[in-house]
Amino acid sequence: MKLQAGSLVLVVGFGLKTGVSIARFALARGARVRAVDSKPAEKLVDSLAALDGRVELVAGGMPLAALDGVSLVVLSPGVPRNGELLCEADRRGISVIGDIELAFHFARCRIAGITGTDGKSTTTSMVGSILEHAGLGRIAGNIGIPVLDVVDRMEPGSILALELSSFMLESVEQFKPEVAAVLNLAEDHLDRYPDMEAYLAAKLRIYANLDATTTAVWPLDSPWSERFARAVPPSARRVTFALQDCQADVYSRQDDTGRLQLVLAGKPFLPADELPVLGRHNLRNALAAAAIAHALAIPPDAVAQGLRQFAGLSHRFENAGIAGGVRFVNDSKATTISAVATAIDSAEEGACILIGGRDKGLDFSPLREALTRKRVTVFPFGEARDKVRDQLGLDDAGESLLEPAVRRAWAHASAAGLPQVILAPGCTSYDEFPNFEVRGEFFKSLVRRLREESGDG
Ligand code: UMA
Repeated sequence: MKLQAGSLVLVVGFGLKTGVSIARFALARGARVRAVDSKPAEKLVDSLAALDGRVELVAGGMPLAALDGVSLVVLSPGVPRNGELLCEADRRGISVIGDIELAFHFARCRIAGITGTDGKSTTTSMVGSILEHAGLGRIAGNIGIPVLDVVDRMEPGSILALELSSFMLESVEQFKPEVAAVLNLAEDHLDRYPDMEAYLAAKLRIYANLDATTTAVWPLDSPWSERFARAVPPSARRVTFALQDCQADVYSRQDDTGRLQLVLAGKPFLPADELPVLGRHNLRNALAAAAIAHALAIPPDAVAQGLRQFAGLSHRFENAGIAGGVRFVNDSKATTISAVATAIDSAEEGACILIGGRDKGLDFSPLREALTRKRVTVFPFGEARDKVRDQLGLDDAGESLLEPAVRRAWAHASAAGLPQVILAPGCTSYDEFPNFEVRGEFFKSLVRRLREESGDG
């Protein structure tokens, strides 16, 4: 690993979280750091301040000269691997890695990697709950905690469970987690990948280096199961899960009294009604988390205890309160079509749903059938509003911003006596907000205002 005292490391993507964590990690090892970002310098003052200005900043573009003298390039996940600067780094023979690869080389702890399209934050957090209650470790990664902020603080032998996006996996090379899980696959990020095969290939890099000392985890009941299984090196150990398929190592089935039980290695270990989160998708997430914990050799009692105490996550079908008799649900994290489909599945009959934001190249038309079946009214908003309207066959032209769209949905639900307004956007937030969390918080604060306006507050 070419990260040594005195060497020059180039951080690519310096805004927000990961870039700062990479720079801090490299500086702590005595390296010099240059950072490059397409944003202008005035938008990067917070990043520079967090490092007391100890970084040479190249802002407002990615000039090839930023590579001069550099021995290692480390990427933030938001930066695509195929840009001009990185191709030039390849030509010059300079190693290009992401923060996950860098952390792997320095980690003294055990690592579990978790990827998939939907449910990976919830599943990772469930694994986190199991680890924390058993005093075994913690989580980081795409969930919002850069791995390099925590890896040095992990005790040798403790477990770090990482939520990994396809973006992060694009830039791993020798990364070999002790447990590697792919939860599922659905259409996503087609603005970054030419097609589903390219997106799948990025995800499957999680398995690439597995061997007889490591375990691959995947679902047996996904349309992609065969593809996942084929990508696992033959010597790797295997643990599978499924909602009901008893061929899997972890699954659910009804016991003699009709109570649904989670089953691990043939034995029931937790009644599903003791899980604190609702819905089939969360049962599935819990089964996946149990499979990952089992692969880490955590005993079933500790798995059950951690799952029982899982508190649920913000912005994932989160109850945002009632205003004027209408319940609001914040599912701001639902940024894929399959996540919106899950929200519709869990919605009450006749709900209103807000879909929009910045388009990721996804196709909304597969939602039509479920929307009609559950008599859901769609309120389009944001940059993607015309596409949402056209692909869902709506008359409503929508609103360019979230707030007027929420107000219209609320007025409609109140007037028609409809039960719910759900934010399940199926798009990124970047046309109006810095990220999905800020969008979700804005939605919740707007609901508080609506409560006051309607006299509920
Ligand atoms: N940048 C460039 N040029 C580019 C692209 C980006 O200079 O071509 C710069 C931007 O100007 C910005 C910086 O790169 O200054 C942003 O880096 P980043 O997008 O990697 O943002 P971080 O704040 O470091 O957040 C990243 C993850 N973001 C993305 O992958 C887009 C966060 O995942 C993650 O929580 C965080 O690291 C900590 O690990 C968020 C996400 O949206 C939740 N992930 C996607 C998803 O879940 O669908 C993959």
